[in-house]
Amino acid sequence: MDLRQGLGLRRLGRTADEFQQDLLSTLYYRRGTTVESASARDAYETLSLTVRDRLAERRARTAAAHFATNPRWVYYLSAEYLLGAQLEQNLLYSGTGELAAEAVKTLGFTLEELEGLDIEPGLGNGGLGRLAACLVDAMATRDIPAVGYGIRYDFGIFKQSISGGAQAECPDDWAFQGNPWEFPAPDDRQTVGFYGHTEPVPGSQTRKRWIPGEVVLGEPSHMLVPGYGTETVNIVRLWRARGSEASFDLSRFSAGQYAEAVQEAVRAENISKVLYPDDSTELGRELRLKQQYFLCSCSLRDIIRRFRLRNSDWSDFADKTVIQLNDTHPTIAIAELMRLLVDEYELEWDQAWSITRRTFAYTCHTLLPEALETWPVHVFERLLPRHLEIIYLINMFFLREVEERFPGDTDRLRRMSIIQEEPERRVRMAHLAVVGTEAVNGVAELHSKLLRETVLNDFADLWPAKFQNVTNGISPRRFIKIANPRLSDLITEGLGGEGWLSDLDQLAGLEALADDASFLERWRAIKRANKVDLAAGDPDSLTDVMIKRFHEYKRQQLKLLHIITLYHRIRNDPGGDWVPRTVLFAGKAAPAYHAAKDIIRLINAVGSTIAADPVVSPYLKVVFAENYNVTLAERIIPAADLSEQISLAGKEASGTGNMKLALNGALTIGTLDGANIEIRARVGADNFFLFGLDAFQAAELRYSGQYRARDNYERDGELRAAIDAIQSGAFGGVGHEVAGSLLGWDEYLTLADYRAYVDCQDHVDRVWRDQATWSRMSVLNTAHSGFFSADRTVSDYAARIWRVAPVPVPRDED
Ligand code: 475
Repeated sequence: MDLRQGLGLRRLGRTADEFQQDLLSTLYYRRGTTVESASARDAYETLSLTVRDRLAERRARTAAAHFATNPRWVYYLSAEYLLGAQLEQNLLYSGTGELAAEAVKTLGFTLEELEGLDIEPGLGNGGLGRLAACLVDAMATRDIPAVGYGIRYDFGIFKQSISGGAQAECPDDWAFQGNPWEFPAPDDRQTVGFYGHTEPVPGSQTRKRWIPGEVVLGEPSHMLVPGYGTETVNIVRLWRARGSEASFDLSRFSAGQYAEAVQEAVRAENISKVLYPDDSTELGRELRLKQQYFLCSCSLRDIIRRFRLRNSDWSDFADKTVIQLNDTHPTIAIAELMRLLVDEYELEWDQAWSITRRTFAYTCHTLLPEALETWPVHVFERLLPRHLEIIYLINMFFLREVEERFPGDTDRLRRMSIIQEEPERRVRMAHLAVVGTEAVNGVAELHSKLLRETVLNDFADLWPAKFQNVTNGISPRRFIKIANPRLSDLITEGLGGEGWLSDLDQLAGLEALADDASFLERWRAIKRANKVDLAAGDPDSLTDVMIKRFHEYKRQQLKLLHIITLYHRIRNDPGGDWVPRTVLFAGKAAPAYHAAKDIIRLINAVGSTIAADPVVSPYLKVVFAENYNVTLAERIIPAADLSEQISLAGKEASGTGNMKLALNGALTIGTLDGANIEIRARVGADNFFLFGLDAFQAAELRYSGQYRARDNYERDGELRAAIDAIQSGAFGGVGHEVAGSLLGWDEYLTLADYRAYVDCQDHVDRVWRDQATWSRMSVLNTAHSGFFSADRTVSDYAARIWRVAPVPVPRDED
């Protein structure tokens, strides 16, 4: 079984001396430099490769174990991965942190310096992309044979800076200096077609020949995904688009037409050029559909290639393969698998459909209507003519099924059709995703319930058993062990071991320490030390954090109204006994989302006004941390006292930042939305600050036609003062659009929840004054966050949706 021994390779060093030898030989032979001339970048690359080698060894053993077992595989298809920085994680997962810290000194650097050079691949927007990264981590930790497929964007999510109080965007050329974590695999490249036309195949009713008008290459590279406390190392395989050799026009180049000569190659490479920075909204740009099809076509061919390495019978495909669709972005894979099976492998339609349906599962991440992807039929027809024909056929058979169950119900047929007819013909990707899969899940209890009862209600009527809930989870390794080493050490001491890191329910053992005064004292001291490190404000102030994408439904504007209210109160009573607060915002707004960018501007304007006010600034500070990403989250979360989860109920599918903050002992102020509900149920209602309308009340108020935002403004003096201040130009004249939108339609009922929110914040202040009580509540939040481990999420998927078993990888014996 042991490949390395079979090849006569020596075992990689595990003593400090051996590790150092390996490091030096990497520096010399692979980096091509010497200790004397090594730059920080040389040292960083050298260390990364040395650590990576240890994982590569485990990867080889994993591949051998998987090959021998021929198991059922999970393929996770996602247009986004927010993997976070790799070096620290891989040091932890390979158990080489201490060896490395020692060894890099011989190169003249500290480990911290080198970790500072480790740039995270920002290949995602927000929650959905980070969830993909947490799930692949947990799949490896749970020994599940899995591959994550994605796109290797040249440019990730834009870099955000604040300039004159407003968001400015810069391109994120994340791999500009290379990426030591990646293995290119050019041999596994695929060819992908676009445009063109279809032709009938003589003698066949269903098969067609597609003659694409454009062909591009997909070249994969992979990053290693080690499990924690196990031997498994899985991979995430990312595709990058390239022009073929033929796409370079030598004759034009020779004629001096340089731009024209490379035009085709440029067009091809544009497919994986940049991540679309739109979170929870759909732009409907053709290039985005092109990206989606590119990902799906390359990945499916790779999946089939892997299947055929070990199997010969198509009837085994669905038993050996489950493909999880991360939202609708990869849904075109359903039509693509049908095309491959019917047109290329010549299966009968019915057999192909049965295989396809049993192979896929779909996770929905939203309820916002604007996030439900649809594509104009004419765009589809031009870009993917054969796929549109296949979708029409799928739809025809599907609508026949509906008609049989609900005869004569034409309104239902219209509602459920994969093709929307009015006001324009469009392909509804969510409908295709429900029709073409075996299981559909939401990402928190409430979300799954609302999916069944609202957006996907007709489908739940037809196929009730298809609909499930799998509540999201997070990686405890990254979000507490790595992010918060002080707290992790205290927990390990309190629980008598590190077992909790791969069995997070063990945190419940902390409950026994929640009344231990000296433990609470230490708990508090750690939070304070983390705040000192973050250096956002006075470490003794209440650190109140709202870190997430900017979106009106998340209601950063509600937090802002609270801040303005505090500002007014302190100004009106400068001698009052105020609880000092540092409010920290971080997050990006989609570049074209003007209302969200207006909120960012107003936050910064209010922050400046407060900072310039000698009366208020000792008690209140507003900080906007630029360029929120995974790395910054790891710094902020350990320092948070209060976690803001204040979306309008019924809008946030789950949230995962809420879980990370609770795990690190922040108390939540939140609505009954997404996973907040499950957090509150577990940490206890007494240890959670709840306010506001619930999802039912919110929907009723919104759709009653009776809601008038202005009534709240007229009724509530503090609210009126806050909005009047904005409108009178008190914050540098900024914020008219924000105020106008609140007083007008107020889509997300911000003013309806204002009073409940402010009163609840007053309660937060009262509890904060009693630090012993606060710390006890904090410990209980951590103690009861075990359920929110992504390991549990993956076990749920494995048992109820994937029906896969772990395949343990043998240890390296010698
Ligand atoms: C939800 N992103 C969170 C999280 O399940 C949830 C990206 C590109 C295009 C369109 N949408 C996206 C999302 O929709 C997204 O990140 N959704 C989030 O998924 C994981 O916890 O509530 O908003």
